[in-house]
Order: sequence, then C-alpha cells, then structure tokens
Amino acid sequence: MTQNASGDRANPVVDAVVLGAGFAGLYMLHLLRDRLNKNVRVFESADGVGGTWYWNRYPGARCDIPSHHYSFSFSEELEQEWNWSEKYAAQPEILAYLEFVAKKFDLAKDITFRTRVNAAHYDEADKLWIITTNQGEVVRARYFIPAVGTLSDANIPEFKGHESFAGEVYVTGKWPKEGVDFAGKRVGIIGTGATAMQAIPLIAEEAAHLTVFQRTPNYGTPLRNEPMTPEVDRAVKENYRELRRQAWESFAGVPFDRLKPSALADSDEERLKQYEACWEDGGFSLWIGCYADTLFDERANKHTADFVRAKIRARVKDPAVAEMLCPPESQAYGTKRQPCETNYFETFNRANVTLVDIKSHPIEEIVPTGLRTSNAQYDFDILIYATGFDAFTGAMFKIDITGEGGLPLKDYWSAGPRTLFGLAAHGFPNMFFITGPQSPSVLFNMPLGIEMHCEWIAQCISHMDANGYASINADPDAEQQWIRHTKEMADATLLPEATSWYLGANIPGKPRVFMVYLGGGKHYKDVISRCAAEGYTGFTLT
Ligand code: FAD
Ligand code: N01
Repeated sequence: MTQNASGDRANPVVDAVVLGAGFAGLYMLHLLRDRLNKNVRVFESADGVGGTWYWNRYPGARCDIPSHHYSFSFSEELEQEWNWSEKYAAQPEILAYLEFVAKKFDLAKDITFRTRVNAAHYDEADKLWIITTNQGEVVRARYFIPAVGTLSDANIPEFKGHESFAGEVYVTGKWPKEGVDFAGKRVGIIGTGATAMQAIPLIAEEAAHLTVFQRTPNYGTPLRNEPMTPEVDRAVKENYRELRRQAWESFAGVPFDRLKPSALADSDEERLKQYEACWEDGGFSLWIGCYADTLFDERANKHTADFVRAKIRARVKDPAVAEMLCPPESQAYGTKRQPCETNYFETFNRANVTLVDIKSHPIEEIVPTGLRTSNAQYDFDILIYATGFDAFTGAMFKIDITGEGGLPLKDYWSAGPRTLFGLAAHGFPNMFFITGPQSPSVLFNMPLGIEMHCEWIAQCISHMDANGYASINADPDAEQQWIRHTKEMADATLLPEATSWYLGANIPGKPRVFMVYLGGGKHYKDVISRCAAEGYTGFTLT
C-alpha cells in the first residue's frame, strides 16, 4: 500500500478529497481551494450540484427556514446578488441558487460528477487516505472530508413482496428529474413525515385517488409561505449583517422575536394568545419560537400539544379522520422534527383522499396491484415511499471507511456514533465530518452550521500547515467526554423519548442513541472556537 508521499500517475496525491456537492461540499471546496490554495478533488454521485436539493424533487419540496436565512452567509456579494422569490424557497429555486454559487465561485471544474466513492482507507505509514471510486479511480489525499449529508440516504423499507408491485414506484428522496404524471392515476403513499406532508396536498390535487398510509400521526403546523416582496427583500439586504448576527446568537440558527421563557408562567388566556400569534407567524414559530420550555417540560409541552390537536380537529371535517390525524397524548409535541405544511390537514376533507392507519393494521405485503395490510387490500397505479432517511450514519456506512489499524468506522460506531464535537472520530486521523452526529447538525439552520464546520476545518488545516503537523486525531478521553455531554444535554429535554430518526428509531436494528447536540448553536460555536484558540485541545497533532 505504501508509496512515496507525492504519489504517482496512477495514484496521485492531493491535499484533500471531499465527497458531496451539496451546501457542505461546495463551501468546503471553495475554502480549501480558494482561501488555502489547496489541491482538492470533489466526488459527487449525482450529475450536478445541490445535494438534498438535487435529489428531493418531489412535489411541494421546499425549505422551512426562511430563504434569507437558509442560505450562505460567507459572501456579502452573493447575499446581495441572489433574489429569493418566496419567503420559503421551493426545491427548484434552492437548486438554482446552489448552481449559481457553483458558477460564481467556479467550483464545478474540481468536482467529478456521476462518481461515487466506495472506499476510504487510512494509510498510517504515509499518513494518507486512499480513496477509491466506483469508476476504479484511486486518489491519495492528506485530508478526507465526507460531506455526504445527514439526510441523504433514503430509507426504503423492505416490505415482503416489495419487488412485486407492477405499477410505477417512486422514492421521494430520489425523485425523477422529469417529474411524475399523476393525472387520472390511483396513488398510494407510505409515510406522513415532513416530506409526505409537503407532497400529499399537491399529489391529491392531481391524482384520481390518493391513499395515505400513516403509521404515526404528526404535529404539523402551517408554514405560511408567501411571495417575497421587493420591500422585504430590500429590508433584509440592507440589514443582512444584523440578521445574520441574530441568527448566530440564537439556539437554532434562526431568530424568533416572540420567544417567552415559560408556558407555565402565563395564564390560560395569555398562553392561548401567544400560541395563536405563533400559529399565525407560521414556520417553526410554535416549535422553537414560542416558549423556551416547550421541549423541556412535559406540562408546558402538553399545552402546545393540546393546542395543535384542537387545530387539527377544527381543520378536518370527519371527526374519525381527525382523531386518526391527531398525535396521541403519549407522543410529546415537537420531539419528532416539526413538519411545516400547507393545507395538509384540509387535504383529508377531499373525496379523493383516504387515510389508512397502518399502526393498528400494519402493511403485511406489497402485491402486484398495491398493498395488503392486516385487514384490507388497497390497489393503486403508483406507489410512493416517503419513508425518510437512514440519517447521520446511512451515507457514511455505505462507504467502506477504515482508520488506524484497519478499524472499520462501522465497527467503531456499532453502538452509535462516537465523535469529538461531531467533527472527528478517534482513530480516523485527518478525516472531518460536516454537521456530523453529536454536533447541532439538523437542529440548527444547516447552511450556517455547515459554514461553521467548514471554517473550523479550514482553520485547523491552516494551523497544521503553519506548525508543520501532518496529522490530527481526536483523543479518546475528550471524545468520551463529549459523547457524555451530548447525552446529558439531550436527556435534559423531552426529545430522546420519541421514536424519531434523531435517535435512529426509524431504522430497524439501528442503535438508539440521540445524535444531535442540544446545547444550542451559539454555545457550541463557543466550544469549538475555544478548542481551536487553545491549540486544538482534545486533539493530538503530530
Ligand atoms: P447533502 O445536501 O445531503 O449532500 C450530500 C451529497 O453527497 C449528495 O449530493 C450525495 O449524492 C453525495 N454523496 C453521498 N455519498 C456519496 C459518496 N459515497 N460518493 C459521492 N457522493 C456522495 N435543513 C435546514 O436547515 N432547513 C430546511 O428547511 C431543510 N429542508 C430540508 C428539506 C428536505 C426535503 C430535506 C431532505 C432536508 C432538508 N434540510 C433542511 C436538511 C438538508 O439536508 C441540509 O439543509 C443541507 O442541504 C445538507 O447539505 P449537505 O451538503 O450537508 O448534504
Ligand atoms: O422522513 P421521516 P421525511 N412502515 O422519517 C414512515 C427533513 N425534511 O423524509 O413516524 C410504515 O420524518 C414514518 O412513520 P413513523 C426534516 O429534517 C424537511 O418525511 O416512523 N411507515 C414517517 O411517517 C425531516 O424531519 C422538510 O411511524 C414507515 C415517514 O415514513 C427529515 O427531512 C421536508 C416505515 C418518514 O418520515 C425527514 O423527513 C422534508 C415503515 N417501515 C424533509 N418507515 C422541510 O419542510 C418509515 N415510515 C424543510
């Protein structure tokens, strides 16, 4: 395996290999190449940039953090140049934005598209990563940065007979570019998460009939999207630095100005007024912008849960269907990711939509004409899996990654991810994660979280160059301490009680470990900045 460190024609050595051309891969490439003057190769399995926004082309796909916030902050010029057409941009516009970013910073020339990385092995003798693609290319790199996405590995449950369906089958996270024609078709959709809640109202408008297979009802609340007015756009652009400052200061990377400390401190009347105001604001306002104890205190949480259930009952005409759509008391509000919807609940008032409870009567088999549950058969022409993702570890485990001593990452993480700050793992030197497990990750405005990580990594590499270090490795004790701290922070909230993808509960056999750091983005940023300022405490540099 060992060759001289400059490599040869067959196995060239580059400074860094980055996987993925979503928000993370694009910014990492820009920083390493254009600010640090590094030689970088990026591999992307798709045929274009965009990541999440390349793959998730299903009807209704859009962000639910306002576009002015759900965007890069690193370039003031970019902020001023790009014009969002809606408060919450839809998938085609976010994809166009990322294509614009790639063009503006001339990124595509260093990205090899249609190429998946299958393996990455650390060569201890040369302190290099040996990276192999599905095209048979082998590249040796000082740094290996798998920016493969936390929500990029679609989960497709293998129901009995899943290959027997004779109609069209689609997966929301791998939606065809050419779109799907639902006109006159009977459609079945499995799943009622954030994705399905966006897609269902639009598919219902087109299809002859839509059957929704729901395992768990969800506390959806209105998004309240609206066209971007020139006045709002101008006001944001004139005040962008201050808005970004507020975002960085906030818990989840997006500011809310209504937040009150406790639902329990208010009278019933005041509380209702506050809930109604947040409900009218839309987006995440009720979830993380209403009362600070919503996700920490069961009694505070129950007030919000009751409020949302009352809204669902008021929106759905058939009381029996409304009850099916109401999350039960045992399911705390917002402990699964809050879906934001537009007309989702009203969709069940349509004559061409049927809701099927697959918790009481599970899917037993996919059959050529549809599917069979434990008490009925449903026939359709199109079957859609809106069944989520193998989050955090799915895309990583699809790559054969081995670190020191040939240890597979899969084995090191067999009881759940082990990281220091969600940035690195002990025994995998010079490998960095972006928004990895045990960082604020998916509970922080992701473009900003991605910037925070990319900048930390670039600064770290710059520090290593300046001080003549060839490798950086997370210390096991520091890692263990961070894992413990992450768990403590999660356990102080109600979130670990839910059967959510935050803890891997959506994937059979996956260890249940809460994977998000809940200490808040601002605190987290302080922690990793201090680590860097103190010479990378918790890491060994050699
Ligand atoms: P991704 O965009 O997932 O990109 C990863 C890329 O890596 C993919 O293009 C993939 O093809 C590539 N890849 C993976 N494995 C390999 C391999 N082995 N070899 C080569 N290439 C590989 N977050 C928010 O903060 N706000 C939102 O409103 C929001 N909305 C979302 C809506 C949807 C429908 C989904 C699914 C997610 C949403 N997210 C949102 C989370 C979203 O994933 C992030 O905001 C962000 O886009 C992630 O960027 P990324 O670059 O880290 O990963
Ligand atoms: O995935 P999910 P998603 N049998 O895991 C069901 C982001 N996002 O793609 O709840 C039957 O939430 C599953 O049922 P249950 C956001 O972070 C953002 O919807 O496990 N059903 C659930 O109903 C989000 O959280 C936006 O009981 C099965 C559904 O499939 C994340 O992506 C939009 C099943 C999966 O829901 C993932 O959302 C979209 C099985 N075997 C996504 N397996 C925005 O609005 C799974 N299900 C910005």
